[in-house]
Amino acid sequence: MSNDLTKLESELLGEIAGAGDLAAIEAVRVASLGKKGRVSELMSKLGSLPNEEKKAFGQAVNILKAKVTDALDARKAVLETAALDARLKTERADVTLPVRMGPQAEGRIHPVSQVLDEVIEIFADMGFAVAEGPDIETDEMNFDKLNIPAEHPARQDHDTFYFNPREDGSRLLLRTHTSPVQIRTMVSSKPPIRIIAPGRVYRCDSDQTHTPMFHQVEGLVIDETTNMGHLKWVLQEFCKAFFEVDEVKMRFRASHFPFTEPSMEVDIGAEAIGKPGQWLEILGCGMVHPNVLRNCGLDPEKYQGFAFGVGLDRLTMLKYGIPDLRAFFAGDLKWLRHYGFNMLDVPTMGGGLSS
Ligand code: 2NL
Repeated sequence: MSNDLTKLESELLGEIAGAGDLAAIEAVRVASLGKKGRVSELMSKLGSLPNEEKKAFGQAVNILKAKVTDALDARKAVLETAALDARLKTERADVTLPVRMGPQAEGRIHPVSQVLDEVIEIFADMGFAVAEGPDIETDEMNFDKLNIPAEHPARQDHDTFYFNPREDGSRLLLRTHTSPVQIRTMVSSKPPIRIIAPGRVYRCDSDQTHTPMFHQVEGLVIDETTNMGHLKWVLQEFCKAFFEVDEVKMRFRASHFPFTEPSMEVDIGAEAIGKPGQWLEILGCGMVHPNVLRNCGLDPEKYQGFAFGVGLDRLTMLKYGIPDLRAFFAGDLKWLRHYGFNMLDVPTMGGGLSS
């Protein structure tokens, strides 16, 4: 009997050693250790043996089973390593290739969204935080606190969309600028304040160059010594970074806004966008009016600072040479495929913004 076991052992070990692939090794396993395999069948003989032989036979079969199991595992490991080596020889992954886009290749980022991300990136780099607020505002936040009292002519200029009056006579409105976001920030936090407030704004005005909804970014810096020099530097750095040029000609023209004093409009030399000889108006700015600071609970004797407002849609048209404002809001897929951005073109200062 022990001879039979020795013979079976050398047979099985020979088959295992000769198995050339994982399928062959599995076949040997089934034929030996499987339910009806040759080793398993030995165990079923146990019952028919005389009692005094049972123990020794059982032990011998178990030892055989362990040896076969070990040999199978070892051979399997060798074959698996060989199979992996073979795959690595034929399959290659070049991790330096650009990411292959799947369905994302179809989608486009709207140019205004892309430009907003660029603007946020530039100001974040200068230490500004992004603040947001509601599109539906009160007269108080959109006008009164900004030194534009009822009956002030600037209220008419804003072409405001009003909601129906409420029980108490007050009216809600669609914000005409993102200034109320800055107002809320001044009311709820103490200087130093360094924020930009991007978002949708609304005015009842629609023609070639105006849409009833458009996009604005306002900026606000309040501290104890913040002055016009800081304002000029911030806007210069912004223009250079945004138009991706080393130098940009800028012209500050005296202007008027109820919420700043003094107030200025800023033009840039159009060589920044490849049209030398022209001036382009791009934003309005000024030192925050003392009344506005006071309205927000800040002492104008202690605090001062600057604010600016820039239209994102116009900025987008200038930077990316898009001629027609109204196409921005037409939802035309052909237009979006042409002017839109791929989702992986995320602007970063380090990455050169749009390159
Ligand atoms: C423009 C002019 C401007 C501001 C916006 C502002 C906000 C607060 C206080 C003072 Cl809370 N000023 N914003 C200041 C100057 C100009 O925008 O023509 N934008 C397109």
